[in-house]
Amino acid sequence: MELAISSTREPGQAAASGGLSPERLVQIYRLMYLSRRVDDREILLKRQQKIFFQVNGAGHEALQVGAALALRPGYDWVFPYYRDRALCLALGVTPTEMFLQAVGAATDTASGGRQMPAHWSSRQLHIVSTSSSTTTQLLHAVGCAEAGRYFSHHPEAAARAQGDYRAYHDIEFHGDEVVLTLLGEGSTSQGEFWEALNTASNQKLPVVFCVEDNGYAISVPVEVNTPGGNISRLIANFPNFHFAEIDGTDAEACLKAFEEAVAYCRAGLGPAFVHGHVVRPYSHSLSDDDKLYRSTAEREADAMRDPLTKLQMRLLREGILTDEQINALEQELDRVAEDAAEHALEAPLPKVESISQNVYSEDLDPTSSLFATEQVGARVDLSGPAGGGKTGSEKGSSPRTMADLINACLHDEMRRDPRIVVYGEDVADASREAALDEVKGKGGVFKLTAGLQTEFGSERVFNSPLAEANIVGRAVGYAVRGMKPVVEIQFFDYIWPAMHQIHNELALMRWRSNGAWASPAVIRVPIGGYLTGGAIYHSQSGESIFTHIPGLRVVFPSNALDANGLLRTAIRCDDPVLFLEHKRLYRETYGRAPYPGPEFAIPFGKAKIVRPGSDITLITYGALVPRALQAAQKAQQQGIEVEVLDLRTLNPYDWEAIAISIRKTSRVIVAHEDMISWGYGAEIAARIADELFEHLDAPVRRVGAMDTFVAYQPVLEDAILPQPETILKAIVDLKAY
Ligand SMILES: Cc1ncc(C[n+]2csc(CCOP(=O)(O)OP(=O)(O)O)c2C)c(N)n1
Ligand SMILES: [Mg+2]
Repeated sequence: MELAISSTREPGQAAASGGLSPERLVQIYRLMYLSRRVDDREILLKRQQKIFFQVNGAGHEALQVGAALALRPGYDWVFPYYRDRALCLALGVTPTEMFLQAVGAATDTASGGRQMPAHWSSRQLHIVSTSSSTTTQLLHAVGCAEAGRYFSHHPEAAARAQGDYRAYHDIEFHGDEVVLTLLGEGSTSQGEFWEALNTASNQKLPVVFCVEDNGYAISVPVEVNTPGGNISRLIANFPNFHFAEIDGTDAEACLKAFEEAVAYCRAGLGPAFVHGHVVRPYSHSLSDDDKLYRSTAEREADAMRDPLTKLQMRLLREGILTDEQINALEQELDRVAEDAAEHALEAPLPKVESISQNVYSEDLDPTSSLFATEQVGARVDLSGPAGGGKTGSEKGSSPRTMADLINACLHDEMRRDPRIVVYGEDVADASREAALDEVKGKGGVFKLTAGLQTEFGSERVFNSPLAEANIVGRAVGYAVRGMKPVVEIQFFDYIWPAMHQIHNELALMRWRSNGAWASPAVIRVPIGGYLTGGAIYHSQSGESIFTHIPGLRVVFPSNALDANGLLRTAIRCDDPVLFLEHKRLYRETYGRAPYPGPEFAIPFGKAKIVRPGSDITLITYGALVPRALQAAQKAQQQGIEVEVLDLRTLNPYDWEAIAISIRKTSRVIVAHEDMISWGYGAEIAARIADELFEHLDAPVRRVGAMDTFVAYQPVLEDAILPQPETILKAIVDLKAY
C-alpha cells in the first residue's frame, strides 16, 4: 500500500488546542489532502478524456475521515455512497485502486471496469459494493447489522456446509461490530431513508447513519428536500437513537462525534445519527456547474468553510507544522496521487469475454445434477382431489396442496439450514408472542408460513413493517453477510415499491462487484388472477418484467410437487430467486401430490412434458398449465394431439425441451396468463421464429390476457384472462393453418 497513514515527519513540539494529539491532526490532514488531490487528478484525467466520469468528495473530507478513524476497518461494515473518497482512503482503499476504477481497468478491485469511479467496494475492508442509486444502501446496512447480531446469537449458523450456497460464503462476525452507512441530505427524501430508520430504531441495531449535508442535491437546495431545512429536527423523535449534529468541516469535532456514535452502537444501545454540515466547493460532479444556480456570495461563504483550508490554518496557527513542512507533505502526497494515476493508466483493460462473468454464481449452477433429486419421492397427481388437509411437513402419502408443500419445504429447509430467516408482512404466527398460548397464529395471509414462528422462534420468523423496499433491501444486507433470507411480498401487485431494490441492488450485487459480493436471497410472491373478484390489485401478472433482469432467477411452478422441489433449489442455490406462487393454484385440486421428503429438489431450467402429443407444441407455465390440459383434452376429441410443455422456471428456461418438441410437431403456441403484448411469450416466440424457422409448418401463435388490467366483475375478468376455450380456439386454428 502506497499511503502511509501516519505522518512521515516530526510534527514539531507544539500541543494541539483540542483533545487530539498533533500526530493525529497531521494524520487527518494527510488523508484529507490526499483525498482532495486524488479528486483533482481525476478531474484532470477527465478533462484529458483519459477517464469517463468524475464525482468528487471535496468539502466532505473532515466528516468522512472522522467516520473512518472511529471504525475498525475489516471488522466493522461500511455501506458508503459515491462521495465517500476520503472515507475509503482512510479505511485503506489505495489511490491506485481508485484510479484503476476511474480508467475502468481489468484490475479495478471494486468492479473490474463495470462501475463508475467512486462506486466503492472492498471485500477485505468490509466496504460493500455501492450503486449509483441514492439511499438504497441504508437498508442493506440495516440487514447487515441484523445478520451480525444473528450470527453472534447463533454462532453455529456460521459453520460452512457442503451441498448448497453455504459452501461458498465465509462468515465473519465478532458480536460487537458496527455498521456505518452514509448519504447526502437530499437523499433523505427517499422513502427508504425512513424505512431504514424505522427498523434500526425498532430493533436497536448498531448502525451509524451519517448525513453529509452540503446543502444541495445537485441544484436543489436543502429546504426543497427537507421541510424546515434541517433533517435532524425531523428525525429527533425516533426512539433508541444517539443523535449528533455537527460542523462537518471541523475535523476534530467530526472524529469526536463519530467516536461517541460508534461507542454507543458498539455497546448495543441502539443506532446513531450523525448529521454533518459540510460544503461543496466543487460542483456536484464534472457534469454540473454550480454557477448556474448558486449566487457568488453563497459560493464564497462556502469556500471560507473549506475543511482542508481550515485544518491547514490550524496546523500552522498552533505551530504543529511549519509552512515548509506543509509544503513538503503536500508535495509528497501530490506525487502519490500522480504516481497512482500513472500506474492506473497503464493497467490492462477488461477482456470483452469477461462481460458475462458473475451475472450468476460461478460456483453453484442451479441447473446442475446436484439439484436433480426429482426421482426421489412422489408422483404428481394431475387429475383431481383426494385426501389432503395436512399441514406443515407432516409426513404421509396422501395428496397435498401446493400451499401445504411450500409450507412443508420451508419447515424442512429451516430445520436443515440455520442461516434461513423468514420475514414479510403478516408472515409471523403472532408478533405478540404471548398470544400464541391461546391463538392458532396467522402465518401469512395465505397461511404459507403457518407454524414457522412457533417452531423456529421470533428471531428467525417475524413480521416486517408494511414496506416492500424494506423487505427486499434488508434481504440484500442479510445475504451479503452469508445468510439466506426467504422473504415474502404479500401480493405481486405490491412488489413495485421493492422494484428499485430488486432491479438495481439484489440482482446486480454480484455483477457490479465482479463477484466479490452476492445477495442470493429468495423472494416468494403470490401472483395471478382467476380469483373471481380479485380485481386490479389482487390479480396482476408481470413475470416478464423480472425475466428481463439479468442476475435474477425466476421460478413459476404449476403444481404442488414442483413448488416443493423448486423452492428447495431456490433456497439452496447461490443466486437471488423470485419465486412466483399462483394464488389460484395454492389449494387447487389440480396438481396435488404426496409429501416428497426433505431432500426432494428439482433443478432449474428443466421443463416438463405434462402431456405428450405429436401435432402441436403448447408451451406454458403457472395457472395456464391446467387450462392448457383442459384445452388439449378437448382438442383430442377433434383428433388433434397437443404436447403440453410446462416450463416451470422462466429464467433459466429449457430451450432444449422447446426445440425437441417443435422439431417433432412443427406447430407451436406459447400461452400465458399475463398480457400478450411484451409478455413472456414474445421472447419465446421470437426465438423460435429465429432459430427453429425451418422446422415450422405454421406461424408461432401466442395466447395471453387482453392488454388491460383485470377487472373485478367476473364477466369482465373471464373475458380479460385467457380461458381453456381461448387456448382451444388457438389450437384448432393453428392445426388448420
Ligand atoms: C434514486 C436516485 N435518484 C436520482 C439520482 C440522480 N442523482 C444523483 S446524485 C443526486 C443528488 C444527491 O444529493 P444529496 O443526497 O444531497 O448528495 P450529494 O450529492 O449532495 O452529496 C441525484 C438526484 C440517483 N442517483 N438515484
Ligand atoms: Mg447534498
